[in-house]
Amino acid sequence: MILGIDGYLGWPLALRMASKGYEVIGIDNMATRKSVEEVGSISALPIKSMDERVKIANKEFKGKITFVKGDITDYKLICDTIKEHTPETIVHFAEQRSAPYSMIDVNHATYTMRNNINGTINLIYAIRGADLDTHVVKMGTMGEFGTPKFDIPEAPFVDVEIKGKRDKITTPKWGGSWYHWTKVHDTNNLLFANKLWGITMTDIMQGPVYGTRTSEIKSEDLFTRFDFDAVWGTVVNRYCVEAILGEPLTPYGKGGQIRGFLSLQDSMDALTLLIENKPKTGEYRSVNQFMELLSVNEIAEIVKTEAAKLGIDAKIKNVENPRVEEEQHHYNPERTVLPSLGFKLKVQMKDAIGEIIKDLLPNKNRLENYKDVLLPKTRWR
Ligand code: USQ
Repeated sequence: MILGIDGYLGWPLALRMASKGYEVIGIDNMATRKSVEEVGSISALPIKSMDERVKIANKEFKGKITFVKGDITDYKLICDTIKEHTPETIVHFAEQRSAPYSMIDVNHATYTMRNNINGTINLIYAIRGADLDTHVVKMGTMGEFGTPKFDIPEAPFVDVEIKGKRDKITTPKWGGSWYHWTKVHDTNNLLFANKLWGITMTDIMQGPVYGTRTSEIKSEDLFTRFDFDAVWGTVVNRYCVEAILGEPLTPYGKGGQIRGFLSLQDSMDALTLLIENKPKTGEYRSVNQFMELLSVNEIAEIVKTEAAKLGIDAKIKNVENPRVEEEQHHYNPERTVLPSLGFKLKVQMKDAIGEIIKDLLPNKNRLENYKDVLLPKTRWR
């Protein structure tokens, strides 16, 4: 079962699982489509309605996907759907996933808190109520950790000594937006649920994902959404759209912000591996899911170089940073779970940018009308 099947990751995961012969039940309330429209933007790659895309996918993958329109903050809906389908695994993507959106104003902050935290609480109560041994794969974020001066562990707990006494505490976290804090709160709630009821969990701390293609997305009919505006787009995908529109690439501030990036293809491969290699029943597994540590300045250089190979002369212009974040910092997260499961990197960023730009180019004319959503409008301070 995929909560958030209409999203950037939810849709490709549905295709992946269906292609492997699994039955897929997807739930979505279509919130991302509405919220992107709210900020005056669109998906850079046109996407079909849910009914149409499911029909096309089911032709290719033998009718494996069932779509349920609904909101997981509706407790009855999530209880009924879980009881009816008794899923072996539930992948939870159904959260408001934009940091800038959560920072617009008090209404967007409280909506993000309510939506994300309540949805996750509903999910764990629904699993408990159905009395199933379901594996919950929850999408968290590397941004839960912030950018600490210590190396980021890949574990829900760390050993500490406080005033001479030793104990275990939850791994220190410091979210960088209301959105990121919802994921920290979710982690705490899930750890507590695991302690109370022994629900089997994989909590994924994933870095920003980029790209348009996976092994299953071979035709435009199956494209997943691709956001590029300052609210919903993430840095690599934004740079690619900026490049095709002849607008400067926009590292924020000094541009030394480092994150752990991964391609859509590698994200799907990693998720598949985690779904097919469950933790032991009752275990809580924390996974740091990223492939390449790069600064936003370095990424701008990569996009510039790759765009030049396609005849596009991209300029880079560091713009005022709307966010409150470190612009030069230590960043060394641990990553052992995925390699221990035999994960092999398929895509390096430098090799993926050309393909993204080629997928975007046919949409250039349409996107010319959306240049005004490229620069950030909300200051976080
Ligand atoms: N940035 C720029 N220029 C831009 C856009 C962003 O320099 O044009 C910078 C930001 O200031 C930030 C970094 O790039 O330092 C990453 O920002 P982002 O917008 O690419 O991603 P972020 O807001 O962190 O959120 C995204 C997803 C979120 C996920 C998170 C993983 O939207 O759902 O949880 O990446 S992580 O970044 O590890 O927290």
